[in-house]
Amino acid sequence: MRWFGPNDNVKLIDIKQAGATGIVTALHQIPVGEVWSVEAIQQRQEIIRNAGLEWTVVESLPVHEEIKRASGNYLQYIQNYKISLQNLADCGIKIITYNFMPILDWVRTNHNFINEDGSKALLYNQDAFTFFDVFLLKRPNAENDYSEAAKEKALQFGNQLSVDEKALLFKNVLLGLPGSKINFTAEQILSLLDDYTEIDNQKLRENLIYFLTEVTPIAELNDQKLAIHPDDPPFSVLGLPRIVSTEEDLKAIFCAVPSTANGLCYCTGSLSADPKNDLEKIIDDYQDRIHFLHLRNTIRESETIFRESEHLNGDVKMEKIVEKILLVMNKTKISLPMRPDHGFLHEVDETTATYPGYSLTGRLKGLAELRGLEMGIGYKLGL
Ligand code: CS2
Ligand code: MN
Repeated sequence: MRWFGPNDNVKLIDIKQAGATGIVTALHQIPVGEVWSVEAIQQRQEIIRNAGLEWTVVESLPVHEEIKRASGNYLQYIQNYKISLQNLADCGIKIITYNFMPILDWVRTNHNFINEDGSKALLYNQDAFTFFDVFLLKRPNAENDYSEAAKEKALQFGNQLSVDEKALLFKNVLLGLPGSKINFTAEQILSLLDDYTEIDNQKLRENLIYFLTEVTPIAELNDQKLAIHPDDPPFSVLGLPRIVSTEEDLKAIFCAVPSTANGLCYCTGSLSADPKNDLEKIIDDYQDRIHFLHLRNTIRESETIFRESEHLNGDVKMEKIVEKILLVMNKTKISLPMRPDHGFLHEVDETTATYPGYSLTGRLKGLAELRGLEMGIGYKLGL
């Protein structure tokens, strides 16, 4: 399970009692782009070991925006990334997740969709997002990115929102990377967006491939695995390029840098938000590149709305995914780390401040269900 460090209101003992054995964490206190020192890594390792757990996966060693744009001090930031990788290797940490989404990480319009049982989930509504983009943020030229019908639907959606609901929508969309304290202001996001006006998908992909060409040899040397997290949601937002959304995107990345150290964080939640993604085929095609698993589920309510669902009840046939993963692990004799990614917010956690999707009970439930599913399928397969 993921732990956001000493400031996380979910404690290591909570995670241990949830049945997790490995900790997924990052040194969020170190500014993006700066070197992760051996001392800082060991300090975090010691805290985790003292709780009887092990730091098994970095999520994430974040990639500086100037690397994504191949601008400014990007060469120095790539050098720093290499040093951080080496320092992590010297501390025995082998799996490093990162993402190459410009500016924002995952985006949702509603962080508290209320399920039938009263628990709360994360939801993406395209009409709400379009309303935010065109009529709240008023991103320059945003109106050119949507059809007249889409803008009309967005305006109808937005006009029924109260002032507070519009403010909440604004806040929800502009959340930064999980674990960061960033809640961008309109001015900040518009300025950051401006930095990407000359960068389309092709340029961003070139920058990713350059980055991977530089850092993959360090990972290879140290038997480390880089695991890129897919775009979430798997399509462009705010006119930004996104290049880790589709099977074609994965093919381009993995063919460009053919080392298995250049790998994937296989996130069923992110990938399944695009119904064109065949999740089982992605396992078949890239099983040697899958180094880390996020197993969560989504339900597509309509063409324009998806919400995060119970781990075992959604558009992802989780039993098929777990079966395929177990067969891959049995063939490769490699045990892939897995985490339930997000979980519902349960009543019992309502008063505990945690990052959206990262309260304890919902993730504990998801982890328990996934472990039970794995055990049952493993038994039936005779593994
Ligand atoms: C995570 C991502 O919360 C989540 O959805 O899967 O934020 C992931 O940690 C980052 O994109 C990886 O860099
Ligand atoms: Mn994920």
